This record gives sequence, C-alpha cells and structure tokens, in this order.
Amino acid sequence: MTTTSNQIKSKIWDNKQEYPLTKESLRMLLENKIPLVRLKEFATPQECEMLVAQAQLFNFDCYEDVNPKIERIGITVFEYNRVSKAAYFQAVERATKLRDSIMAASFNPLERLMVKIRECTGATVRIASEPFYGSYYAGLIRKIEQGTQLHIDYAPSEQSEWEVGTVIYQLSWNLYLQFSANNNGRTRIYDRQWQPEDDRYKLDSYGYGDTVIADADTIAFQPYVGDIFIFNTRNYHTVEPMDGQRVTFTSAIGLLPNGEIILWS
Ligand SMILES: O=C(O)CCC(=O)C(=O)O
Ligand SMILES: [Fe+2]
Repeated sequence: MTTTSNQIKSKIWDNKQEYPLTKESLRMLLENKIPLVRLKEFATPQECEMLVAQAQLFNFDCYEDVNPKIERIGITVFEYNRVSKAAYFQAVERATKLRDSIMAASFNPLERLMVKIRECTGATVRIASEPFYGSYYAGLIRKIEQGTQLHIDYAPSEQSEWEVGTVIYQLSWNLYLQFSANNNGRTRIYDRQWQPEDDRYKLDSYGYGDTVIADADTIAFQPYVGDIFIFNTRNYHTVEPMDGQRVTFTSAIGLLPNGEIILWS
C-alpha cells in the first residue's frame, strides 16, 4: 500500500484537532496541514451579547439564491460577482457605516483580530482593496440556523477578476456570538480541497454533491460563545442545522503572493 500525501495529512489532522493562534499554526492552516485554529475566549460573553443586541436593532437580510436560508447584516462579493463589481463597491459605504455603528455601541472584533494576526505574523494585515474602487467590506453578522449545503469559499475560483481572486490561500474566521445550548449546529470540515474539475459536482449557486467528499477525512467542532474558530475554506465544509440561535461575526482571510494578509466579506 502506498502512503499518499492525503494520508499523511490526515494523520496530522487526527493527532490534534485544534491549535492556538501562532505564526506557525496559521501557516500550517493556510497550507492545510492542520484543520483548525481556535482563539479561546477572544471576547467576553457580555461583549458578544452586546454586539447581538445592537445588530438586532437592524434588519438581517437573506442571501440571494441560497437554500437553506442564511441571514446576515453586511454584503458579500459572492452575491455581487454575478451582478457587477461597481454595484458591490457602491454598497460598501452604507454597509460599512452600519457595521461601524453596531461595533461602536458594542465592540470591534474585526480590529481586535487584525491586531492579533499582525502581532503574531509580523505581516501587513489589511482590508482588501480594489484598484479604482477602494476598500472592500469585511465583517458580516450572520445567522446560520438551518445549516448549509456542502460548499467551499475560495475567491480564485469565484472572483477571479477581483483583488481577492489573487489570494493563494483562503481561510474564514467565525466569532460565535450566540449559540443555543444543544449538540447541533456544528461545523464540519473535510480534508478535501476544491479543484477546478469539481465543478461538475456543483448542485446550484453554491452547493456540491456528496460524491466530492467520498472517503475524505473529516472533523466537526462545536462552537463556543466568545471563541473564534479559523479554518481553510478551500476545504469542503458544512454547518449542521439546529434548533435555536446561531449568530457569528465573520469574514474571509486571504494570503497574497507578496505575503500580505487581506480580509473581506
Ligand atoms: O458558521 C460557521 O461555523 C462556518 C460558516 C462557513 O461556511 C464559513 O465561515 O465559511
Ligand atoms: Fe463557508
């Protein structure tokens, strides 16, 4: 029997499921050598509660063309790359003002995380920025309570004409703000990364058929309020449905070829 690189990787995945944030763990996560980085007690329960309370004063909108329903405050390139770049950047200012007013009345997880990544890597860490258009939006407040389909989030495959499409690795961070106590609503990640030929398994605007993850190693984690979990979103992943509330603060993180780290939604 031959030992494939996948089997070697799975062994590492098995040995230890989550790592604290360090320069080394972030590098391994980017390179898909470990499945998960966790920042325990990144925020206090009071901070999380305050952020949710502020967000709830506004309307959560549903993602278009996404089933089951996902609600959020903020905008995503995912929904605009089929519309137009200009329309996304027109929407950035309004979305940013709303996000900033919610954070000003509670706390700012986006800045707190960017400082931590900057401190531990020494890299330039910034909001993504598009030539001729300016800054992207980063930082959704998102409710995923009915689960997701099997999917990936990888800008080089979806937003190839945007700055974010030039990243070489992509992660997502989720700060769990509210989570009803039960054993559902876990996030499951597969040790299987998207490849261009996988698009034949695509079911609709974002979901993939299970064939694509057949035999892949997998882990699932149970979110805790106040913790951040970071994982590689080129890996296929799903969120399990649950009864009750599941609210996160989230954005994408990408590494550019020049070593800069960018964030966007
Ligand atoms: O809410 C989560 O746990 C993960 C959601 C997700 O699909 C992502 O962050 O890419
Ligand atoms: Fe995702």
